[in-house]
Amino acid sequence: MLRFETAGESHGECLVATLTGLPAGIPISLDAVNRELWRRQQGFGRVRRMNIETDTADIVAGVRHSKTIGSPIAVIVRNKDWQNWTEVLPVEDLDGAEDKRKPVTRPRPGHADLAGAQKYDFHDARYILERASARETTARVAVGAIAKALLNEFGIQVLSHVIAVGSVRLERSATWDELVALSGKSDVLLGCVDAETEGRMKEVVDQAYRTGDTVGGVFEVVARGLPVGLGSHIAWDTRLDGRLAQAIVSIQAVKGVEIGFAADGAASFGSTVQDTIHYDREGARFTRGSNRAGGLEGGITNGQDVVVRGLLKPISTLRRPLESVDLATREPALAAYERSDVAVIPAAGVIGEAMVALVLAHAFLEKFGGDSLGEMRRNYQGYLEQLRKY
Ligand code: EPS
Repeated sequence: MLRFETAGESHGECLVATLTGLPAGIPISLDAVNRELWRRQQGFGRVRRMNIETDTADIVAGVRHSKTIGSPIAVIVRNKDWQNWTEVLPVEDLDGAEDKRKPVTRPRPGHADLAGAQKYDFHDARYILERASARETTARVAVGAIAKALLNEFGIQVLSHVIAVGSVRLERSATWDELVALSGKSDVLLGCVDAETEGRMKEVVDQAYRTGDTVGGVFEVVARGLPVGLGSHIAWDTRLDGRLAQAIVSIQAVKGVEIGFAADGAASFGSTVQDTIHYDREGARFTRGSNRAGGLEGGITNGQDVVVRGLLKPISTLRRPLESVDLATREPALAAYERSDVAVIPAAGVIGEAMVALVLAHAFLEKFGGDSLGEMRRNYQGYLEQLRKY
């Protein structure tokens, strides 16, 4: 089925991703991949690194004449900042390399620094933070864009928006057209569809800048155009809700996930939570009175929009550092500070889109898989015919 892997350190030469399992014949546009990479770099609250990097992908395998050929796809995104790190993170340990390291010995609370250093037996958290950094998500977004290309062939789109920054929350639902408009913007503030709310969100980020703090929030990913029947109730690991939850929580700094209105639902009576079932005789199809389930029942898509939210904690690198301990002396010390973002919620939404697209593409291939796009289309059409006759 669909598998992807990423490699690369935040200040290493490049980020690399491979994606295996796509059928031959899917049109791939480098511009579309690069547009997604650009979207991931946007948002108020990011710092200087985003001025250094202009992420662009090189597809070096698996795509020829603008189409997939069924072979593993390999993508490289080069780090421009690498030129400043060649002596800090050399591949070969040449003479004098030891003196050029930039050791991190005061682990940041909330970061992977301490647990990672203990686990891998480093007395410097540098190698841990280099890989734990959300820079890695560049590679995920690149392959996510390719997963989106498959989904697009079947009329499925995946978009996102920001619904909370700190305690400021969007108090209304967003329309699909608003999400489409947001994804096409050339200037991204905080990725919220409501200008007034976005203004208040910006004030929270401004406050974090002023006080040397960071701020988290909530993004929502919406997938539209899915058929009934992706994922399955039959086992814990075939349930699509669980697979989406893992994909979202795997994003750096995401500590929680919500499918549909999960939190509201937990505080309500069942009679107000479930989505009532209706039948449209003219259209010969089942409909729902609402979509509180977020498009998933029993771990199966029900044909409504899939709606998944990611809850981001504030980034753990603070300009006004928290208490920590020096790994060398074991004395109390303030945590290390390296330039870092203050808020990344819109970027996390774009990463969320990539992860959701990869999970949905996987589920789609499980059900309709073939070696070519044409074979998949036949499988898909056959299934739609089955649904029509149901
Ligand atoms: C990050 C720290 C910052 C961010 C980085 C994630 O990088 P640097 O230490 O080089 O300034 O900009 O995010 C990215 C580079 C990115 O592309 O998202 C961290 O410590 O996680």
